[in-house]
Amino acid sequence: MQGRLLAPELLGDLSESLIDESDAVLQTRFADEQYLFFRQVFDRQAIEAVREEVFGRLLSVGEVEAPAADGIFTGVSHRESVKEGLGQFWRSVSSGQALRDVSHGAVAKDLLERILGVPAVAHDYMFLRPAVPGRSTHLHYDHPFFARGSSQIVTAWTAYGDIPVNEGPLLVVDQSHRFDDLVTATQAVDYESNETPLVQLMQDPAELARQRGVKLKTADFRAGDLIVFSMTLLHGSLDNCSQEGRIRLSSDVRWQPEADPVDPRYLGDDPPGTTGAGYGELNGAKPLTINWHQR
Ligand SMILES: O=C(O)CCC(=O)C(=O)O
Repeated sequence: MQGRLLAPELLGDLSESLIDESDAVLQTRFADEQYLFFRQVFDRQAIEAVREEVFGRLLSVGEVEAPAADGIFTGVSHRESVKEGLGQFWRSVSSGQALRDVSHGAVAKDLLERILGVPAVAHDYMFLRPAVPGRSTHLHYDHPFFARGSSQIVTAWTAYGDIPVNEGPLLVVDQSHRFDDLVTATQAVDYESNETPLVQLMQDPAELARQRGVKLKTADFRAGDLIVFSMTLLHGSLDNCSQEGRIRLSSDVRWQPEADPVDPRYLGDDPPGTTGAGYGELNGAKPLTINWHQR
């Protein structure tokens, strides 16, 4: 992770949940583990449509080779020259119908309502992440970004394509909701501007796992897999080490009880986002040739 090797004994498999388990079983497991990992919630056709839509846009700015749906990085980008600007370009990619049909569609809504046990609503603002080889996300808790509105927000992370372990899927730190020192610290932060102190943990994940006696859990994700996790579970993503230049594509969207107020930063057709810079503040909005920022 971030160029550091993870010894195999520190890694474990995410436990898999089944869509046809009862709501009570899923809710109990979520309360205990703070995540639920489901295989192939969305069908391949729907995922393929997302790949064609999103990578088709990236092909139009020279970032992806044809055929677009293969998601192979060209190593160059002409995105800086789009007329509408980077933020609006990314807003439009993030608003694609095929993408929204999966990320915000009936299948996702039904499952999230079963997990939350109440009618649920998704934030309109979405974090769509095309990760080229070399990219990854440092470990962090999501709480600081979603500290307003509801106390029952969860993240839904979807794989738009097969993402084997060497191509940078999501990773969670098992039992990290019980790290009282880190959870208390994260709950004290309300991230609102680039001046907010870094919430990403820069500590070596292997050292953290060893010190705390826990596993780093991940999986060879397959197209349409979904992991739902709480605001107080440490997570990040593995380095994309694809030898073929394959781009890892995922989205993360927040869901919460419909009855709770929604943080207006994440609502609407052109949401302000965490810092107020809209879609332009996201790593996804950057040309693929530019490294990701960490918050
Ligand atoms: O996909 C990634 O690289 C990170 C995802 C993440 O941090 C999240 O879903 O909250």
